[in-house]
Amino acid sequence: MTEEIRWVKTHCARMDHGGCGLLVGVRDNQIVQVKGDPEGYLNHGYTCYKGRVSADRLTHPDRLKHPLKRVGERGEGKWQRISWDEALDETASGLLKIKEKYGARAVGFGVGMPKGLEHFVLIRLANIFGSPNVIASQDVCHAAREVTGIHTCGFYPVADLHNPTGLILSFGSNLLSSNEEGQIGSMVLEQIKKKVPLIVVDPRRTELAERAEVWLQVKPGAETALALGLLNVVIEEALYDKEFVEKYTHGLEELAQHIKQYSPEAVSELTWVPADLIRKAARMYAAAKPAALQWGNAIEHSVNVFDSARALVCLMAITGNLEVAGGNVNAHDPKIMGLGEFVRADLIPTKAKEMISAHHGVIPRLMTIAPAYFRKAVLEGVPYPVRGYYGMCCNPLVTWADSRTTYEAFKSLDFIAVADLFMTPTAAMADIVFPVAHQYEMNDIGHYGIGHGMVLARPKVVEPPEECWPDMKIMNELGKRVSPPELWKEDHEEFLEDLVRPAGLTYQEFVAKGYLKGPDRFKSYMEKGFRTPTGKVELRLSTAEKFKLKPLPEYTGMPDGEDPDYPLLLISAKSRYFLLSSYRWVEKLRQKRPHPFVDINPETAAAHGISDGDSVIVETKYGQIEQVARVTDTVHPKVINVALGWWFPEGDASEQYEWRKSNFNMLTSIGTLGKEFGTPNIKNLPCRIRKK
Ligand SMILES: Nc1nc2c(c(=O)[nH]1)N[C@H]1C(S)=C(S)[C@@H](COP(=O)(O)OP(=O)(O)OC[C@H]3O[C@@H](n4cnc5c(=O)[nH]c(N)nc54)[C@H](O)[C@@H]3O)O[C@H]1N2
Ligand SMILES: Nc1nc2c(c(=O)[nH]1)N[C@H]1C(S)=C(S)[C@@H](COP(=O)(O)OP(=O)(O)OC[C@H]3O[C@@H](n4cnc5c(=O)[nH]c(N)nc54)[C@H](O)[C@@H]3O)O[C@H]1N2
Ligand code: SF4
Ligand SMILES: [Mo]
Repeated sequence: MTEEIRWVKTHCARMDHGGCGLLVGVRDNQIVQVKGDPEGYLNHGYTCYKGRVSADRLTHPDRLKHPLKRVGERGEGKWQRISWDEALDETASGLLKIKEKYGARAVGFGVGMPKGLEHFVLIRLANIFGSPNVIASQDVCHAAREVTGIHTCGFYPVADLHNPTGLILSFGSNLLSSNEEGQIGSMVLEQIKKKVPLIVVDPRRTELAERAEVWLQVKPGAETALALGLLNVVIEEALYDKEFVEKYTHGLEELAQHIKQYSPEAVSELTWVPADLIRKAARMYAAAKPAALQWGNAIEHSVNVFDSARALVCLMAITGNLEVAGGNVNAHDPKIMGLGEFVRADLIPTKAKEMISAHHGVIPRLMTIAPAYFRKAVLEGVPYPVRGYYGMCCNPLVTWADSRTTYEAFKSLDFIAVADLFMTPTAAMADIVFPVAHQYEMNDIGHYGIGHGMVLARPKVVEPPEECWPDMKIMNELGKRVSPPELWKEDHEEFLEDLVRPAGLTYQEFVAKGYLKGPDRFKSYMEKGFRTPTGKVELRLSTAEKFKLKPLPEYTGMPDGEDPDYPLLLISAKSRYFLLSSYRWVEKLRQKRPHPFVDINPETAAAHGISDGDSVIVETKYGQIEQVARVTDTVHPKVINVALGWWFPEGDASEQYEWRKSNFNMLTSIGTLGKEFGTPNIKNLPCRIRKK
């Protein structure tokens, strides 16, 4: 007999950073509908298309359903089905052999965009195994904002879109497509409905830019200069919050002196943005009180990222927008288990000195390894050899800059294990592949450890296929084989219980509540000052000399230089239909974007003899790829916007699914890196285009 539809409340995940409250309709262990939960804390009923079709990820016939062992050459696509015990034993022995020969630090633990609680169980696994080397995408994703914030003002300032604000400045962020870190696009739309003015800094005329009062169509890569230009106007015109600056900032005079070179006229030449618009935007932002600065990923995709992030924190600070409702806040966690305790950071007290990146002089408090430095260790043994890799929730061959080097590194490793729900170009290089249970098939907690002051319940809705395990379970069982079993759990779900126990809740009680949010605390600096060495917001970094950091933000020129042979500038943006390299195999998503599209201005297209739908070759100094032209005036004539994350699941398995053909990261290089975070240029590169 067919069951009635049962509606389960959970939160969307693994389609972007997640966060929308959902109502999921289930019948006979099948999801029949996904819709927005009107009671959702972040989304109030809103969902996007990919959230609504998200259950299709579970039912694809080619989904991985058994552990696999490689039998052919790396990447040749020949596999043998093995049991879970065999897969775990082989992985344990692969990792332990390396540990014995080279030490625990010779195993890198790889993870991508934080997708769920397994992200932190992986860090725990590395710590317990004894390796200080967790390789993550933080070089290009959020660490710059977080760590620069901590050095400058003692915390990670996030845009407060929950409380009424006077203005939103969206700087290199595109929330209507990316809904990043639980800043759901609908939160901006709700503010706009209340007539809150919007300023957008983006080289593309995005849907957000179309709704903006002021759109600054910045030259890609020159946004650092633009941020400095905004600071110039606020300081020169004395639009800053004098009382706040006087009492709570350090180094205004030096900054004011230094910033004089970034007049709107000078910055206009560097950024293509008219000087009067720079003035207008700066005046509006300074006058709004409060104004929320939603800074995005784009500032982190260039070697100049530290300067951009520094300039923007200084801007928030001097306008009095730090720690005020509707400004940029220090989001306090609810009463849950702290990160250090959860990941067992105590087990490697010397981590900061031992990690690969210490050798490269990265900024203090950056606790993961930039993928560029990982590959240097693998390929050159610098600063020491790394020979093994355990990776989950990521697809480095496509998502790390400089895919060629990634390929070489993965080819040369002694042992690789990968967990995924689908075979990918990266998983294809592994020795052992683990099939995972996915969103809706496991109990999980979202938004832990990302600095937004909340955790969201993601209870299980359906049972996974018999041999698909949650990553947490895989690592819990692997952990028992490679380290003292007493440091692991009888049942992996105890991790969930541990996390919410300090709140006095069981996991199921937490699920009934739906989410936990920390207390709102504004202006706590009035009593405690800021958590920096001077106790103030450090416009000039007091630690600059000690940590070999720049004391003041500056613009040092286009991140990848200029080159007459490559007259256009390459940018990218997250696709609203895919998460980075994921889910090209979900039919309802692929129908929306069957090919990787390059956005090209009509003028530029005509000059190159390119028409809509033509196959085109995009080239940089570092490589070339093929995509399909989409002629549109949303991009500047000197800029092309190239699709990210492409490989072809329908392609030849023995060729790793055509990972070279259209993959953006064939165009990028790790030859030049931003020193503070090991960041490569993954936008803003000089490029050219031709019809194929
Ligand atoms: N050129 C360029 N490169 C970029 C970027 C860019 O803008 N431009 N963006 C960068 C950014 S911001 C980030 S965060 C990274 C993201 O890089 P990644 O995290 O590597 O990429 P994703 O496509 O998000 O995820 C990769 C894999 O996770 C798998 N997956 C999904 N859910 C699960 C799960 O529950 N368990 C397991 N084991 N696997 C799962 C998917 O099937 C997919 O194969 O890419 C970076 N790379
Ligand atoms: N649908 C979807 N959502 C996602 C993801 C996804 O892949 N798909 N990925 C998730 C991840 S990992 C992250 S980190 C977030 C990121 O989300 P966002 O912070 O929104 O980042 P992006 O989409 O990379 O870039 C934002 C905007 O920057 C603009 N831009 C490009 N070049 C430049 C430049 O040189 N300067 C400036 N100022 N702007 C530029 C782009 O046109 C784009 O509109 O999104 C998350 N959400
Ligand atoms: S916006 Fe993100 S969290 Fe919301 S439904 Fe879409 S994919 Fe899910
Ligand atoms: Mo990201």
